[in-house]
Amino acid sequence: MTAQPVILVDTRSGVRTLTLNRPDKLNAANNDLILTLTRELQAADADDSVRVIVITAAGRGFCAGQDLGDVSGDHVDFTHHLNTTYNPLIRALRNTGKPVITAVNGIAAGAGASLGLAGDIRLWAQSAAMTQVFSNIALIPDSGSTWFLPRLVGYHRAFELMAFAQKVTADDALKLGLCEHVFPDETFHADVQAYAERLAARPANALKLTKQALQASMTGTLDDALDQESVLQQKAGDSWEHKEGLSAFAEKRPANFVK
Ligand code: LHQ
Repeated sequence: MTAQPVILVDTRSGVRTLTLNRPDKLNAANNDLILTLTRELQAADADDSVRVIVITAAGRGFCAGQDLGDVSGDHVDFTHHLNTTYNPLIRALRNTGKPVITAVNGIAAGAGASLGLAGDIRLWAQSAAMTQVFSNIALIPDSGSTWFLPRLVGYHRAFELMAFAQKVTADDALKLGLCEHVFPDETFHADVQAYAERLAARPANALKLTKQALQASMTGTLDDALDQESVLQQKAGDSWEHKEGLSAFAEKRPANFVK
């Protein structure tokens, strides 16, 4: 019997969908899954036909975090493990200029929760949930959760979610700002594809520059942001997309940002 690929890759209408594919383990992350997902993100970034990247998963779970069967023994080199697996993954996700949608179809736990939070847009299925499960096994949140979560919910709420590994439902996630939309389970993947195609029709260069400006703003001052905007706006303003947007406005027609 041939082994199933740990990441399924599909491209439709400019949308590259990467599907975590270890459903019987709730897509718990082994090295193969993390490294393959990282490579596929880099490949999508380099492929001009790809305008939007979706990360989702097969089965009833999104990602149960680290495959606990793979990290046991008297001494695990956690620092090395993070620096060679999850950290390059989260960096590849954040560094691509293309919009990344994390489509959280089910439980997102541990590093799987971090992955779910890392997208530019987070779409959740109604039955999805997130748990910062790390403290259940006396670890600290990693793979970016200590950075993402307090920026979304504030320090104190983040600490409580982490300390008790509380499960956040989709309805609560929407209220807390952990996701942008919740879609019904039955139509989830079709709804995600339709959303991603709408995003793929937006001006790719402008969105890339918007990501760059927003990400820099997360760690900078207002003065930094104003300076950065003045530089990046020049790049946006010099683009064919901007000319197309202006022409479409003058001609009272929808702009076509896809060449
Ligand atoms: C699993 C897992 C799993 C293997 C469910 N591994 N099989 C850690 C260490 C090192 C370096 C760097 O960073 C990290 C980061 C981390 O991610 S630490 C956090 C690791 N993850 C967890 O501790 C989560 C453990 N899982 C759970 O707490 C539950 O399974 C959740 C809440 C995710 C889902 O609960 P249920 O819906 O009740 O499902 P279940 O527990 O029945 O799981 C279904 C199957 O998946 C089951 O296998 P089985 O053969 O019994 O059907 C689980 O053993 C397996 N599975 N998570 N992480």
